[in-house]
Amino acid sequence: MARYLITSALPYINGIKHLGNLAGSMLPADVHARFRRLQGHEVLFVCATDEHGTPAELAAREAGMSVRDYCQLQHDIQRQAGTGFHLSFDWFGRSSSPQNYALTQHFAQMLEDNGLLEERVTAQVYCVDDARFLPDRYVEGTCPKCGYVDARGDQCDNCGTLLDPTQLLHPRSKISGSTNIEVRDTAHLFLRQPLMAEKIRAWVDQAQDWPHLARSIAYKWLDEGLQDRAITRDLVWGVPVLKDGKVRPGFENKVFYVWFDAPIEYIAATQEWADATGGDWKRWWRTDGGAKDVSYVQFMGKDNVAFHTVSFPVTILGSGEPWKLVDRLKAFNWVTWYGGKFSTSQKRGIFMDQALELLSGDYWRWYLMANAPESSDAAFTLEGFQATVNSDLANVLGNFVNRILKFTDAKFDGQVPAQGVAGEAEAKLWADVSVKIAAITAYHDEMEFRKAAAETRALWALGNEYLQMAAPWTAIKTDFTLAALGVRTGLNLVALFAILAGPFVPEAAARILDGLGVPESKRMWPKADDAGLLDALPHGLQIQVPELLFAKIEDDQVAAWKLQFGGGG
Ligand code: B3M
Ligand code: ZN
Repeated sequence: MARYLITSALPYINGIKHLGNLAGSMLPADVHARFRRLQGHEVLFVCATDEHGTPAELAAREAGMSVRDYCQLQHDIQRQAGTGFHLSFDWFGRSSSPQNYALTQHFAQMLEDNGLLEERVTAQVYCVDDARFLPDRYVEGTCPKCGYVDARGDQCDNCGTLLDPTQLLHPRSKISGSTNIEVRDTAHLFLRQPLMAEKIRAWVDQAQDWPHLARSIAYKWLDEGLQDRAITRDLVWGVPVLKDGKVRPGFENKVFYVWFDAPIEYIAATQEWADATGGDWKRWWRTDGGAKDVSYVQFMGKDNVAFHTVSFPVTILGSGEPWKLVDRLKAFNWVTWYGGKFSTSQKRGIFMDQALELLSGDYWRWYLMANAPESSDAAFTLEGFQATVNSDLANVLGNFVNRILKFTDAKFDGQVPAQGVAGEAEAKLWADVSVKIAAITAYHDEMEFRKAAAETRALWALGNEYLQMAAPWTAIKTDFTLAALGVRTGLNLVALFAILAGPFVPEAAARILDGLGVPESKRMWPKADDAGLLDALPHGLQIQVPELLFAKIEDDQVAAWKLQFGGGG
């Protein structure tokens, strides 16, 4: 049994996430965690809400709430949405937790003790009307590189250039819109990343297991040359900046930069989990505490790769302490809404809470993973969603399960028949099925979600082909034994399909396996060489026919959703 630590990029606290956010981190992380648990490995799957920085402060202001109250409310909303999508976190924490405050301050102290932090006075954008310094995302203006007028203080969305707010042309405050902007001196702590460049490069060089997208972004940052980066901000909501246990002189109204404390929350969330469950967090994060044999896998959107392959490792390695570093990193491109951006304000796209009002989590999970934005961006279209759900889930899987269970109920007293001996047809079936099991296992192992979904669907199609050939509803007229063999084989295929589909559609899988009376202890990932799988259900087992697994999506539903959520131009 191996040990897997799995983290998903932390969703910002500011409002419910859209389906693209879900598909680019939390959902694939959940699929992978479920796969590893089904294999019998020990898994710890953590995530949290990312509660500091611009998003939180601005959103709380708009909501007319204190940031603290706003974060509590939004954390609960996001937790609830995650439950609706069957996101099986072992812990869904908060970056505003006491554990994260303490750990962030610990790492900063270690970095300072190791000569990697330096206090510097810098020129910062100050808004006279707002009477405050404006950190990165509080400032908007024209990008000096490409002229894009809505560039943000830290990055231009148009050309991707990383910016310092003082570089923006015609700057304006995102809080008030005021252009009464000055540049004033303010002290901040700088993380001297160049001093760690060699260590980071050596670490990236040895990371064999990263997919191309992650590795290329890491090297791009390293080749461009690491910069000293300010890790404090002129904000009041966030982790206070201490020095030797007291508020650092001059930093009374400053906090750590959100991207300094957010990745540390991966560890702090594990401490939150340990404090709540009695678990041992060091077994997962300290190589001197039992984490040597842990395989740590991170999931995120591509814009987060640099922070996870350079900045966070600088913090970890720079501490000089034996912390666990990521072993595998899966980064995703974007899910678009008909090729464009999701937008709450422009009512474009479906957000997690809205999706769950329309259909249960499994429908969305399947479509988002079968179309995962792995090698390129993927457009979510309601037409594509309808076609995939109706074909894969309602027809290929749903009808197969329904047909064989209903026929068993009608003609075999709802019991797994004992009659009939597997013959050539079943041997051929197993040969094909075992190849599919091996392929599905390999693709999950490699975190290739589209391919794993495609092979899972192809397996379902194999089952339909077998049933068409065995046709127990015809055989029963002349050869009861042959019909019984076809039914028993079909029932065992149903169990197999449910287990293999479990990472993608966990609710449907559980309903099918409950209907078949498969005990939890037997719901384990199948081995491609276990031919007994086609006759694993106890003969005589009483089965129940579950309610309709997946309803088809009708054209009028798609039409209504397009009106409500935009779509198709
Ligand atoms: N909150 C997600 C984003 O950039 C960001 C991830 C933090 S993971 C430590 O949208
Ligand atoms: Zn630009």
